[in-house]
Amino acid sequence: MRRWLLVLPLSLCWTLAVATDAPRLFQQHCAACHGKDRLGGTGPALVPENLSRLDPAKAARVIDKGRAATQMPAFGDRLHAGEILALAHWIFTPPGRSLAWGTDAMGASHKVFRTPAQLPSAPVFKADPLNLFVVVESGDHHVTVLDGDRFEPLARLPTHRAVHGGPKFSPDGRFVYIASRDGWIQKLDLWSLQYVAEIRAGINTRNLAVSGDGRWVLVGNYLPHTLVVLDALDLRPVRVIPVRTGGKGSRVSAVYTAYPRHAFIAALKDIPEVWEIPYGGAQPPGGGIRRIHSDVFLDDFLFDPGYRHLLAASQDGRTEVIDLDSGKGIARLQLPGMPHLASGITWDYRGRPVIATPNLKQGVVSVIDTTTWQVIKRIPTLGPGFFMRSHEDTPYAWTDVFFGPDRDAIHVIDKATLKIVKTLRPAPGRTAAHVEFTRDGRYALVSVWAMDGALVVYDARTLKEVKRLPMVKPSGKYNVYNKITRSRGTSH
Ligand code: DHE
Repeated sequence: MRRWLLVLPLSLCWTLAVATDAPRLFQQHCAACHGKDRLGGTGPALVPENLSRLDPAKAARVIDKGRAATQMPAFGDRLHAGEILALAHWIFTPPGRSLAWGTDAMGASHKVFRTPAQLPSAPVFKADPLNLFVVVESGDHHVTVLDGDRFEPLARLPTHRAVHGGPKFSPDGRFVYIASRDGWIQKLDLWSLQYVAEIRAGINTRNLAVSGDGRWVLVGNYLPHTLVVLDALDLRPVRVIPVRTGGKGSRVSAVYTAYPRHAFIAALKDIPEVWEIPYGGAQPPGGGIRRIHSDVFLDDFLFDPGYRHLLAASQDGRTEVIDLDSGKGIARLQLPGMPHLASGITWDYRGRPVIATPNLKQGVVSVIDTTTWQVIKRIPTLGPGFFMRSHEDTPYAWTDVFFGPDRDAIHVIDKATLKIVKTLRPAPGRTAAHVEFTRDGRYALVSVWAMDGALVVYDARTLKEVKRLPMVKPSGKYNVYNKITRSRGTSH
């Protein structure tokens, strides 16, 4: 009935849109979930800065039909087409004031569900607590906690909308911190399988990192331009660090923990700088920030195995190596397309540490010698890929082909020869992506990335399937032991 919504000329759409009182409609129908100020609540913020993945036509479709497996209902039976168009256009107009999310707003969202005294002194299950997997089911916004020996779910818990990036663990592996794109941070106790606390630390959040001493969580935001320090115990906000240099603000591309340096490292998207933020002193992190100049605007990075160097990529396709000790760029690499460094992994090849990275724009895995910073091999794949994984105790590195006709393929690469030895297709015709190993490296778990998807468990030696668990669009999965020991085969 409303197909015409999508085919109307833009000028007519706009006439319809302005003729309707969109702000009033918003307060009447949307504000309860998306916030009176459009900065979000249970639903995401509806301001242009937060809507880069939509356009007005797609937004109109969502308002009309709702969004499957979310709390977003269909408004097609309550609003006429002109009203839907008006709303869809209006949310793309600037809100007319600076977008702030300070400690008052954070404090109002902060909830502590359980104090340390209310948590059990031992796991409530018999499984190995260090061989659990936290599996993000992005289709209906849940995480499943999986026993990594029996491959049986122990619990399935709701998350906030659009969890993105790897959840991060406390150093002992008991707690996991989960970030959603809408700024929500949740702390989950894996021993009791219950949430401990939650807070909304930003309007649009990039990712989070946990300090090596387990005391602090640092949240990197796109919106507003802040880094937020939370107390890891109960997620209480303790410091907001404005991300500004010389009057210019920046989005945070990503923040990670550089463990041997006792510091967080944040890359900035709109200012050519990397920030080293030390922790471990008497005060919460945020003082004594070291600003390292970079020649490029950094979008994505990873550390070398010693955490001394940072390999970073910019949006314009340049890749730079920065020596964190001297604060200088020491090499430029010629990597085609757009390497996805956050998913890069490392291992030793012929006695030298190498970094291997998939590529979001080209069908290639690049292997880089970290002693010479030369690309020593370009392994052609069936298409651009998103994620890569291995383990110290497996001879293979696994990578997906996320884009294109072969998106159902997973390549298995021999780490000794740098050749693809097998291509698996866990569910022909459906996207297969993101691999993670059990703590002993014997099994590899792969996601079939679909609403009626699955987690497929492979024997990592024979490359044969051993189990398949139905899941709702599973995306990333994270093994406690591999994460807390910072396995070279996984992301940090
Ligand atoms: Fe991600 C991790 C950036 C789109 C799923 N992604 C990350 C990290 C960064 C990043 C910086 C590392 C954070 C961490 O783990 O702490 N992602 C980006 C982008 O810039 C990009 C291309 C565009 C964007 O919208 O932000 C992007 N990412 C996506 C997706 O479209 C994916 C496939 C689906 C989704 O959930 O949005 C996606 N990204 C993931 C996942 C991880 C991730 C599952 C964790 C990887 C891991 O194993 O650690």
